[in-house]
Amino acid sequence: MRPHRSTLRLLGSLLLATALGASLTGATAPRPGATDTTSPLDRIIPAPSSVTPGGTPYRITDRTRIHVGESREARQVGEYLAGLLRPSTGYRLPVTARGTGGIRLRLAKGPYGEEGYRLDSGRDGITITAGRPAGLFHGVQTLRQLLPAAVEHDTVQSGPWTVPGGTVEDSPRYAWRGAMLDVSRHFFSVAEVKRYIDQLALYKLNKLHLHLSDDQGWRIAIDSWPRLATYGGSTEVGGGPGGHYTKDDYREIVRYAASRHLEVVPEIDLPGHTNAALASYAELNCDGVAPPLYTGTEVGFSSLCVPKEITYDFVEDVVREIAALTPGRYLHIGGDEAHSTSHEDYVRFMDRVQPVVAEYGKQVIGWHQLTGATPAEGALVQYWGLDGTDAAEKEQVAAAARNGTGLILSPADRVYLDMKYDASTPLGLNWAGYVDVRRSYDWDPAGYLPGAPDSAVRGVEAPLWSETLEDSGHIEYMAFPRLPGVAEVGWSAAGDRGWEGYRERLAAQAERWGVLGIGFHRAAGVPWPSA
Ligand code: NGO
Repeated sequence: MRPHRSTLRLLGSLLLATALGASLTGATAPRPGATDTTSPLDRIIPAPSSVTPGGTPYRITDRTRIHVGESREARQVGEYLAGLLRPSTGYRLPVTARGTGGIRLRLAKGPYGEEGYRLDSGRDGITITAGRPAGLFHGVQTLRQLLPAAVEHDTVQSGPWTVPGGTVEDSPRYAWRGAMLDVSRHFFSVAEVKRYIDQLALYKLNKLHLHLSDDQGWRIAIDSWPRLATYGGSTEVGGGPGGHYTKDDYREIVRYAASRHLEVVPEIDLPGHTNAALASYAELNCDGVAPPLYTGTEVGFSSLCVPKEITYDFVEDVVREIAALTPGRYLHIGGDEAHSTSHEDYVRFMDRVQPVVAEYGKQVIGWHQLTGATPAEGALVQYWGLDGTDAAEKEQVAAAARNGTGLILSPADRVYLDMKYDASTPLGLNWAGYVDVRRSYDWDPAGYLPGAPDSAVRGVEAPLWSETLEDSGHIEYMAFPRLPGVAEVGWSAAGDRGWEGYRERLAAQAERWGVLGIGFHRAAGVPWPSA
């Protein structure tokens, strides 16, 4: 964190306000004798750009209102905030257009960008100001983290609901702060995906990448190729029942994500990782014979048939239907581990398929192997190599970046949340090594890939592959406590963060996770409160 900009003037007003607060403002200052549970203003993940503590705390009471002005989107954020606060406070918290005092969500011109905000907290109220609704939403997450963890309960708690006084000014370092969930190796229900979305929102992540197809399962209904979902989605790793999202299910995920200011990025992995599709339609195979469904965990054995015309009819139908369902800008076409596709076929396939994505109005994203072909103009590639990946492979990606391809960084030995923490982790994989909490936090996206310009880096994304993960409990054990660290890598300026301060802030999240029912891993090296 940068040093707080506390000044003499602020210190003066702090002393004055404290003196006044004690005598005149009993309603907003903590009750005499009540335990002061007020959290320090800077105990937030991800670390804000600037924090200036000072002034009297604000206390939410049964008279507090949420003022949102005339904007429909600001009202939605206000309703979301009220929905968070009502169950535990037991207060009515009406959301109104105008009024004074209370909590105010204000859209205004200013230096906030797409996602930045300013939060001012003092005796008379809290004002969150942003240029865009996403900024208001992120400001609300900051407010939430400043309230006692008990606010996360869904039954009435005693409070007091006190927010420290001062100002937070904040905006993200990177526009892309993502999490990927593999719903193919094991299928996750709409409710499980929503639960993860809520957890991502708490740490200001803004992209949910869904890995919707792989060898073990096709998870999204496609009207023109119905067997993809009904047959290709009928199992999963280990032979369980699998499942798929109907179009309405998927729309509901997209809607819910949007209500938390996350954009859904659908991935259909091509031309490898396609056994579920090849098993569903014999005609997609070069030899015309459908392979059996697959429930193991090998990779690299399947490929669409590049020379066959029907392959491109299939791809176009899938791209068209998914693009129509997806309001977001991007469509991820995979492209990793196409070990059963010759290099020549891979290049031919990508040359033909990328324009189809553009035709349906979407921007291509691919895993970084796409740089072995020619990434389309405006494409992004997702780097999933290791610190130790050989220089030639890194240089191929860096060269594409110099040529205008954007980079999303997902180094597997840093941010793959499916990697075991250490040898004793009961879930997860270890092909990229063990990834402890510090390792996933303590790295910098700028300069990470030698030779790639910093301007090419759009941000970071934490993938969670599900070969070994079957339910929300498993997701949370692997994502917590590493996910908030990746969120901070994506949001906070390099100079505003550091492991020593971070581990203290991380430990302070544990109480909130407890209330939210998040069964996190009590990783070594973090000063967790006693259980
Ligand atoms: C690799 C592979 C996936 C695995 C994952 C497991 C990528 C991009 N392709 O990452 O199929 O599930 O590792 O960690």
